[in-house]
Amino acid sequence: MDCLFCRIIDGALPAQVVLDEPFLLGFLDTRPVFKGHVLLVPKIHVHTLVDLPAELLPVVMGAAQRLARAVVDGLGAQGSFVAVNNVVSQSVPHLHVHVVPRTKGDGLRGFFWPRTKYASPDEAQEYAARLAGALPAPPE
Ligand code: DGP
Repeated sequence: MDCLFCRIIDGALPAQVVLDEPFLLGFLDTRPVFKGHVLLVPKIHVHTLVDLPAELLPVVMGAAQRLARAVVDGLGAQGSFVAVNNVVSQSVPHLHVHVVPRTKGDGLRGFFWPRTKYASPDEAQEYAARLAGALPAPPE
């Protein structure tokens, strides 16, 4: 099966990686709502949250929690928006958790997601490095 996110996980396609752990990969969204928008994916191919094996749920949500901390500590966001589209509005059929940096007055309203662009690959790399540097260690 040809899955875009599986190809990123396999290293066949490039990505700005923020988190690389045995069961998970976190990388920058190429169409970020705000700069530093991370997609967190399980390395096994599952379509939606409903399809995720139960034992991986705390692994995925624990990493989402750490990324939510990293957007604050690493990027200076006030908070975050953490979301999963399942089937409806899901454009890539491989489970992905969006972790979006949020700051009061940033203009994000309801379910309309504006999109921005990185000025260059170097700028995206700098955001990825700041997030990776602020990421708490996984629990033992
Ligand atoms: P959703 O619409 O919830 O399925 O989110 C899918 C996200 O995937 C969307 O925000 C854009 C992002 N995206 C699409 N293609 C690529 C890609 O090739 N690389 C990366 N890093 N992100 C992608």
